[in-house]
Amino acid sequence: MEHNFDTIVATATPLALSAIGVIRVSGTEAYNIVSSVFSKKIVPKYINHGYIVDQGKKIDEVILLPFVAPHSYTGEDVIEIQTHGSPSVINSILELILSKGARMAQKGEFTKRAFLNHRIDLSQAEAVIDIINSKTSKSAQNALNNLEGYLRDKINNLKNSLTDLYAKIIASIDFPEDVKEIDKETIVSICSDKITEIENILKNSKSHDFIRDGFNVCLIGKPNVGKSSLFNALLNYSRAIVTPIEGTTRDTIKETINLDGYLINLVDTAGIRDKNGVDLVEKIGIDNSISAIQASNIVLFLFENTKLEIDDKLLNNSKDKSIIYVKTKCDINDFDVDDDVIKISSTTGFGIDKLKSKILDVIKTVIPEETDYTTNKRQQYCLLSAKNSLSNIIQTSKFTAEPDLFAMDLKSAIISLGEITGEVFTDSILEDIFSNFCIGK
Ligand SMILES: Nc1nc2c(ncn2[C@@H]2O[C@H](COP(=O)(O)OP(=O)(O)O)[C@@H](O)[C@H]2O)c(=O)[nH]1
Ligand SMILES: [Mg+2]
Repeated sequence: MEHNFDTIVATATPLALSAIGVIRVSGTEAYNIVSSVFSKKIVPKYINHGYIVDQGKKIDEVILLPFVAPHSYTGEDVIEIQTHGSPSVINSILELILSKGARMAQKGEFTKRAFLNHRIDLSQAEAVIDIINSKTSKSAQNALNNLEGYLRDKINNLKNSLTDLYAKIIASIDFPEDVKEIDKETIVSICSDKITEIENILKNSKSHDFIRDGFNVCLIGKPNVGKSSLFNALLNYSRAIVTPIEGTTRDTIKETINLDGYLINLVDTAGIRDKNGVDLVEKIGIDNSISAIQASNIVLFLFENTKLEIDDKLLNNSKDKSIIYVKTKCDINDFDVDDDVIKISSTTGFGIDKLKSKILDVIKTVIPEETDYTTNKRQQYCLLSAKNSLSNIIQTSKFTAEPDLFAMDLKSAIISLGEITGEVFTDSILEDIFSNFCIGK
């Protein structure tokens, strides 16, 4: 596969008023290009202070950080230019550098080069985008573990033992006189062990999406039961409009909160009631409420007097969801409730902390406490393919002891694992991964 390693440039910071802006240049011409616009001779590996100059005219006073290949983010010669954070200054410098022969970097191209130059593997490249996109400390921490090679090491261990087995099988086929054939019990036992290891890695599959994208929690109940008040109480500020008039919330409102490091996407819905006799705008709100349930992981069912207030149709829509029952307005209307009900008052704040811990309890049933790395959909798919190939070997072994047949599936398993770390990759895999990056990373 041919890869173009010309010199690329992009801003690494947003084009917005800020204290500093960072422009990054990477490639064999990085030093020549930046030298042609810098007021002094660049001293590699030192912090350089000077001016960016265009035909004798100073554009900005800057700091240069010149890295030397292969000791840089991309593995190439890299110069980072710290400018003052004015969008117009940053644009002028960018244009100047482009005019000297650099090319504008594509999305994620710096990280893609780090991968192609063997600085990082593919699972680490994916961790970079996860860190940038992380919305809570937990998702950042898990992504950082992957960046440090957590997943890569697990996959490489698996791959190494399978490669070792593969080599022995092939040697016994190629040199039957010299190399003793491995008995099929040994092959089956190694494959079973590796299937268990893969299953252990996949155990956390669900966690990845939840930790990165958050849990969807929606508030459902009759009009005026106190959904918007609870929404505001959980957010800690008045986001949704609260009035004594039924049907005040006509559209779903979404906000995110950080609950003990977990991201919660909270959805306040319009009250559900019989569609007949309700005006059109509210009808749309009601349908949105049903969609909100369907898109949720956790549904908070609110009632004021009895659980029976909750519509059967809605309960049916929530069959595969985690449900938490909430009795509202306990400051004015309090009575004993079932054990599975959390009593609250959004007005006084009573029970809100208890409700938060209940939500956390539910989350922890989905995400095991010890999660310290995650896998994304692509990686899970590769792991499942590897597992299928190993299961095939176990199946095949019931009918034959023919080593060629084991070798084929073993090779497929090794290739699937290699796709996770990027030992095996195609342009379209790279395109899929790096198109999710921002320019400049
Ligand atoms: N006393 C009391 N009133 C509440 C409480 N929560 C909501 N309300 C009142 O109930 C009415 C409806 O509240 P709202 O949150 O808009 O209900 P929604 O239609 O379910 O969103 C408003 O007048 C609120 O002030 C509460 O905990 N205690
Ligand atoms: Mg409301």
